[in-house]
Amino acid sequence: MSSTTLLAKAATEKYETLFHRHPANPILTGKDWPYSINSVFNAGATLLPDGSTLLLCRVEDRRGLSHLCVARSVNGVDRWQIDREPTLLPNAERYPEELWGIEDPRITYVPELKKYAIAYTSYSRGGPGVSLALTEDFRSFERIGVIMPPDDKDAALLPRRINGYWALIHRPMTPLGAHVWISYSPDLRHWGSHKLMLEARRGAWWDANKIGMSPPPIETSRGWLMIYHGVRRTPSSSIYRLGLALFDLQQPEKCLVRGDSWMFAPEAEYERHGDVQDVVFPCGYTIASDGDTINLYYGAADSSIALAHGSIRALLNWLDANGHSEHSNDRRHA
Ligand code: BMA
Repeated sequence: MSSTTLLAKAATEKYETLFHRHPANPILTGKDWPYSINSVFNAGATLLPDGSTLLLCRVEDRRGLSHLCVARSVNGVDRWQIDREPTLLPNAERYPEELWGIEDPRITYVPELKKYAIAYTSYSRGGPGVSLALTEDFRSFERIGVIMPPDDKDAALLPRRINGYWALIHRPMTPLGAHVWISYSPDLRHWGSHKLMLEARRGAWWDANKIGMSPPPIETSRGWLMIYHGVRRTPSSSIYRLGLALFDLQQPEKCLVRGDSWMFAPEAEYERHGDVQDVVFPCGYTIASDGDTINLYYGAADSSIALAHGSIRALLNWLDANGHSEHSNDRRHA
């Protein structure tokens, strides 16, 4: 098909909706909190052994500093039981990297350790870095400390070792841009073998210059499926939208296919307006018992938590229809 025909096709066809917003959105706001806060957003998510949903929410207080607080719900939609006090507070005395708060947790259950690994942003004078903590019950936490120095964020641990090594996806800032990298470790403490995983595009693209992994990747039979955010800078602000890419199961730095357009963007009023306008920012999901339905929990406009449902099969089909290998993208860029 010629590029003109392709453009005409894109203009006349409606875009497929991959994620459906829950009618109860936003499902959690500062008003629901048992103590006084500014806002709640960007929550990590996991299913507990009893089938209930746990959100580890980023809560911003009225100094502007963030901590983490657990909310639990039987159906993952409403009747949230929120911890009466902050669940995990920054501890700047022992961990100076947490001086200005802890943010944006991503949860991975690690069967080998029988523990949940939480990768979060620790923020201090040095800038944002990546810290790691382990927990069995989301009541007591074992901090490992900073594992990626500033400026770095948007990190998650893969649930199992790859060729004998733990793998961490993260987003260091470099003078060449904000791209997604993967690093390996024998013990969760010492990290190396850093590899570039996904590059921000350039120029007019929706994901130009700055991207980052959003929730931890979804393991599918075809590869690690990554929902990532792309930041489009505009003269007045930035727009945070979501795209998709698929990576090799055994060699996760190898991108198999990447979607061209974004597949979810701020549209609803609670996504467009808030403390930071035009932001959808998922840090976690749960998968329903059918093995296909994905419940995506996302921060909306840095002010509330919202929920959208999708299908993993539909996401993969969309990538087949709308994606390209990075190799062919390179050729097109050239
Ligand atoms: C990113 C992160 C997120 C935030 C987003 C929009 O850089 O700091 O925590 O939701 O910006 O403000």
